[in-house]
Amino acid sequence: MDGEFVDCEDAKINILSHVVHYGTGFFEGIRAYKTEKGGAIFRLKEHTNRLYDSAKIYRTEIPYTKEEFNQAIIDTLKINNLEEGYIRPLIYRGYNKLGVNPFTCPVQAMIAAWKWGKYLGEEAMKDGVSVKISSWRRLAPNTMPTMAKASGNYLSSQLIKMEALVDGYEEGIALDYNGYVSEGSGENIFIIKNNIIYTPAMSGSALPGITRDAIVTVARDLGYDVREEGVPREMLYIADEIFLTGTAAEITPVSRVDKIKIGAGERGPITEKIQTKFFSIVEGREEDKYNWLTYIK
Ligand code: PPE
Repeated sequence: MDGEFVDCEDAKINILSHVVHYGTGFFEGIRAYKTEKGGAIFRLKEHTNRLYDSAKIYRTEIPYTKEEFNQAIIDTLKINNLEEGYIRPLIYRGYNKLGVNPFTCPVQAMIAAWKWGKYLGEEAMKDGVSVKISSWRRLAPNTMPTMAKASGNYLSSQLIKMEALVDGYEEGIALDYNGYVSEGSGENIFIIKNNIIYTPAMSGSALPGITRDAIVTVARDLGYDVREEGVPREMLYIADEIFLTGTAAEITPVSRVDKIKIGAGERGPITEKIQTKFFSIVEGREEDKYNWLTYIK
């Protein structure tokens, strides 16, 4: 926290901190995986870049260099004796005085790390999850920037998630302002139809996911035609396979959309192939040809 290691119980902030009242935070979710050469962080550089980009969009200068920040992330894993787990860095506006204007409040930083299993459940990785199209749309352009991974954006995610859970689904998929598919409450989405892989374009108000980028790269390398474009809602219903991607969710298949069975209603063959490839890369079981791993030691 702000350059020091403190126990979680002692990591306290003033209740009048700007972030508490106005959602003034920018965060990342990063995973580390156990490999034969010890723990390795997946795409650390890209996560730090996105964190600094999120802050920049909100005219916020992070008082550390990216190199210092990366080192602090590595040190947080080390001090917690974690070879694998989830890392949560957060930049936030602290306490000076309240009022919407954030400029007077200090820019503060924290990094935490813990073990986090499968986001949507162990069985979901094979059986898939049942999702609903949310009645909530993702943020419209020119309202709030979705390229920033900002704390306040997650109120939108919470509405999508709560509605899905209350209605008996495991996840919600939001459409964008124009009615095209955007993303899940905390995941990007991929749709496969006739061997072509589609994912909503950046104009679809989704977070530019780092896992999304990894999957686009890996799938193209495997020879698939991957298209980033507007995806109509009904493409989901007639898809052969669908999967969600995210740091927490990794690659989670979708079995049903609005109760309509997708393919065989479980993980499809292309999803399995990509999932297998992904885990083989992140767990260091094959050559790190994209330079995505940062070893902790
Ligand atoms: N969209 C949203 C809205 C999102 O929150 C995430 C990550 C993604 C897409 C995928 O991005 P990436 O992780 O870079 O591939 N969601 C994070 C937070 C989840 C949470 O419940 O907290 C995550 O996966 O870490």
